[in-house]
Amino acid sequence: MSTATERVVRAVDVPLSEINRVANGIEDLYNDRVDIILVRGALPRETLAAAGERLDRNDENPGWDRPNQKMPVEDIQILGTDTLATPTYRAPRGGSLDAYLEGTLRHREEAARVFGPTFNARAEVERVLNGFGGGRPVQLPRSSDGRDYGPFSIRRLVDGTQIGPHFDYHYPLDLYSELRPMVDTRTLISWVFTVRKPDAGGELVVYNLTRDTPNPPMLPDGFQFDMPAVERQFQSTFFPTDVGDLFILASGRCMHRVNRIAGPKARVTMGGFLALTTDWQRALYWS
Ligand SMILES: O=C(O)CCC(=O)C(=O)O
Repeated sequence: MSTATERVVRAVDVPLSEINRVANGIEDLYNDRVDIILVRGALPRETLAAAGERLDRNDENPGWDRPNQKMPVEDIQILGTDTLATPTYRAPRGGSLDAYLEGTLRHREEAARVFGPTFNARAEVERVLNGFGGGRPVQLPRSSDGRDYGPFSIRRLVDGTQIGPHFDYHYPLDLYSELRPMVDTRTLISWVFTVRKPDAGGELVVYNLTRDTPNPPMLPDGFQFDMPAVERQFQSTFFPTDVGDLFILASGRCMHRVNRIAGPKARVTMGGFLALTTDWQRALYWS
């Protein structure tokens, strides 16, 4: 149990050359020893910057899906699937497992091709994530009928948009029916690479408010956080990132949001989730 006064957001921030300092990062996040790990320059900056520039054009549409279009301030653009493994305004309970697996299969190529033929994004993501497993393999799950889960999604937030405060504790969604029994559901971890950095805004903001903080300030509807009260009673830390940087966050435990983007340059990220299996022998990643 945590209170506003005693808990702080604990971050470890390392350059790629010191990634061995966070080699057991996934376990540390699960054990509540750290809340967020940042690795600077985790993927080649030039490759990601070139992809970010291509993705941030308004005269070409690589296939963006807009699951939050109904809520303009949260109108995130997605490449790589049309059925996220999270709630959206279009599908507040997520899709079915079948819709998720089909969506990711249909849209996978769009996301992979933005990096060009010499950069295998799935392999690169998997290689980097394996650096945090403490020797455990970090693998993409496969459904009982043999279909792969989606390895990552690409997300674009343009001027005036944001990701509001939330926890990523998505296991209750229907599409987790096969993953839920396989993984340790004490937390869920988000991993996010920055592909394009906006001129202003777009920082990850993490609060010292956790999913087990008793009586968090809520609006009278009982569903939404009373953010002015949260801001008054809790501390928040901003984590700016550059192109190529990675953060891995105990997003099932810590309230977080993405600060609103300002200016013509979008924020583009590539990310997903991961979790340890119930026996802690492996970790699984998906988006
Ligand atoms: O930066 C992103 O793409 C998503 C950040 C976030 O809210 C998350 O990973 O849970």
